[in-house]
Amino acid sequence: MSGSHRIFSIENSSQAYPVREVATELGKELGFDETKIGAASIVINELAHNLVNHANGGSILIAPLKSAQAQCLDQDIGIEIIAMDRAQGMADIENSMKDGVSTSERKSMGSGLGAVKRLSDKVDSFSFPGQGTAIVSQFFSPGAKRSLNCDIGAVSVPLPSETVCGDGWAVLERGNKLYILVVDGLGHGVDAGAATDIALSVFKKSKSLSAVDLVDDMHLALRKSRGAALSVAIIDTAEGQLTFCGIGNVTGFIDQVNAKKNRLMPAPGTAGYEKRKLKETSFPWLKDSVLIIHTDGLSSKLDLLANLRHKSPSTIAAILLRDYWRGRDDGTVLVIKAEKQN
Ligand SMILES: [Mn+2]
Repeated sequence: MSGSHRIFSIENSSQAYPVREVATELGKELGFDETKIGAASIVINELAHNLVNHANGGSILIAPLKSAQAQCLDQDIGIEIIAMDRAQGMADIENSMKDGVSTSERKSMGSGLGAVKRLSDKVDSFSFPGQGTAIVSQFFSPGAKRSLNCDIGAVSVPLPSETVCGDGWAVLERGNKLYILVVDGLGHGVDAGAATDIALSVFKKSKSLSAVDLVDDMHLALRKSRGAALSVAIIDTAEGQLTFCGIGNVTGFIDQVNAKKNRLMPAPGTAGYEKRKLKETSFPWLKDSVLIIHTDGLSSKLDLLANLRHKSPSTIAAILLRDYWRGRDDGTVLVIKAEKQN
């Protein structure tokens, strides 16, 4: 499971067109039928309409959804469409999502959201008065399997002036374990993307079983590149334990309701160049644990507020990107929740 989002600024409704083009292209590759491609197009139109008419504009992100099953690495299993804005927000977005609510008179914020809910295979949203809105719509290809022990979401976007994302992430499932990588190729652009691709490919192929060995494998392979910051976490869902190892500035934390946050502390340095002696740290992985890992394109002040905690990992990732991305570098945030929602 890995991939980066294309991000589109939506200030007027004609800007929905390139997003629909990407959705159509992805849908065809995934074997979606005409009806499903049409449904994705309508969802994009409705989300864009809402952003333009009721939120003074915002962004739509789109990416293929990836399977995390280790035996079918990198298989695309669907499309994710995310609309986000910083407008006035809605007190009761769940109600606006009900079909028929304010769809006839398209005057109020949230008009058309009933259609978004009805047409999407899966939808989640977060809106709070004064805090804006994020809506995540997902479409799955026929027979898509995401047999994961945890619930995963990630948003990864390039610096707006770049076409290639220098950040990357991957999640692999092997038995009771999830192997997680978030990597930030030094700087941004094509060379950063090339370093990240090396790390991703080594991570996916490596037979190493510990976080420290995986980091070491990538460190060696990255000597040919400009280098990267990278962090690896391994979640053992049977043992209830998370093991972490990293080099550089890809950081994060494990959040629990009734315990203090466990901060992830990568070693200083750059993978591919210099590293201190690597060490692994282990933390408990509890029923209510939420793991957040992000690159330094997002502010280190990043926090998970209680009212966001119960949303889906994709929605949490979208809101954190919206609120903490500094826009001066590629930005990636990965969210994994121990508790599966469905
Ligand atoms: Mn960076």
